[in-house]
Amino acid sequence: MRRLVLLLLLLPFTAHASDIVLHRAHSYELKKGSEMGVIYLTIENKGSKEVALGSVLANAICHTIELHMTEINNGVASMRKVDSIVIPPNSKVELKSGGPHLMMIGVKQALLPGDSFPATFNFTDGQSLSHVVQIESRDND
Ligand SMILES: [Cu+2]
Repeated sequence: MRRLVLLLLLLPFTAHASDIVLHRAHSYELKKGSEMGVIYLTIENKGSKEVALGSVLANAICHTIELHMTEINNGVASMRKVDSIVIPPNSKVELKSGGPHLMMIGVKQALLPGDSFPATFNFTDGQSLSHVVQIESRDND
């Protein structure tokens, strides 16, 4: 994990000119061998145009990250893969339990509380933001 943190320091700071602000990206501790995990965060759009998150990458940690929506039908929650998550102008969308979220598939290693890893958030207008995902203990939820 220390190596990942060092890599992060070398990433260019691409967020300065953007109207998009990513807040508190976090995931939860996972045992080695766990296939799936979630990432939650709040995405703020300070601009006057709608933006949409199109993909997220964290190749050091997992094979793929899907964008999911949670739907409740007859009291049963299920998840559906979507192509994008829209953030309207001058608003925030919270990715959280029971709502839109990011699903890590094929997690390659254990994730421990206090660790972090970099992820790249690609928006459909071509903007790409790097942001750190913090691993939290389940107990703090
Ligand atoms: Cu999901």
